[in-house]
Amino acid sequence: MSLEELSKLVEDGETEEAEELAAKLLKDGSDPLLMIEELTKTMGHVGDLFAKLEIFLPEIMLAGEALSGVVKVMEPYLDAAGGQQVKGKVILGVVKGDLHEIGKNIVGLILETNGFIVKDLGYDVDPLTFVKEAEAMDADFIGASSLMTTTMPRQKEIIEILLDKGIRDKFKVIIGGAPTSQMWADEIGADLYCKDAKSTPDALTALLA
Ligand code: B12
Repeated sequence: MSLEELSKLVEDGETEEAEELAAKLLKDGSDPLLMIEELTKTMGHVGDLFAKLEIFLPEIMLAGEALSGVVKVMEPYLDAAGGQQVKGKVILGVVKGDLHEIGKNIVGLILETNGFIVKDLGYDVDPLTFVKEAEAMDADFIGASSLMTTTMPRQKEIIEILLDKGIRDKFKVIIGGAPTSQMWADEIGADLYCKDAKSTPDALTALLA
């Protein structure tokens, strides 16, 4: 019973078995954050196999479903926040044209369990909607996820809208997702790039300090 076996079950899209093994590993004391880190690597590998035409869309879908199942099992183990004071308000979503939501869901979960209030707008979210929702919530942060090189420009559009409206300073814009980088964040003028969910709560807290 190991993390490698769990990775293999997720890669193979064996949802039920993956959920069972995850439950057992967590019960035996495995660190859920370490699990997320490993499984993110697994999904990167799945993506590489897809790019090399060694597997096809149905297999990726099954792997995605298995990972989502494992994340559900993990939820109670991440719940460390009870009674903490609110650290900040976050509007979170996946940008327009992009349906990859698993990473965003993990980020939302980890932020909530670390004392942030999160409004999750889901996936395929229009840049203007991020801005309108952030204004309505009086949010501290706008978190935008993009998993495809073709949808990364939508992150930039969010910042452009904020600039056009003269409200750029009101919100910290946080970007993430596998193809994004610090270099991209600098290029588009985002306030922060986070490479994984684990580092996000502390990075956000530091930005407000
Ligand atoms: C699973 C998957 C799917 C699933 C998604 C299921 C779902 N419900 O989300 C399905 C099958 C639907 C899918 C569809 C497609 N996919 Co796909 N998919 C993947 C895959 C294998 C894994 C993504 C994933 O879940 N990773 C696991 C999570 C946990 O990692 P993560 O998202 O990176 O998130 C972590 C960090 O990045 C960070 N993070 C993420 N977001 C944010 C946001 C903020 C604010 C912060 C702070 C941090 C943060 O925290 C997370 C946790 O640590 C990737 C490969 C890859 N390298 O990522 C391809 C990949 C992204 N897909 C790809 C493609 C091409 C497609 C399709 C176009 C295929 C097709 N021909 O139809 C469609 C596009 C659909 C669309 N319009 O979006 C390409 C994109 C290539 C590109 N142009 O850049 C990839 C890279 C595969 C490849 N190598 O070719 N896919």
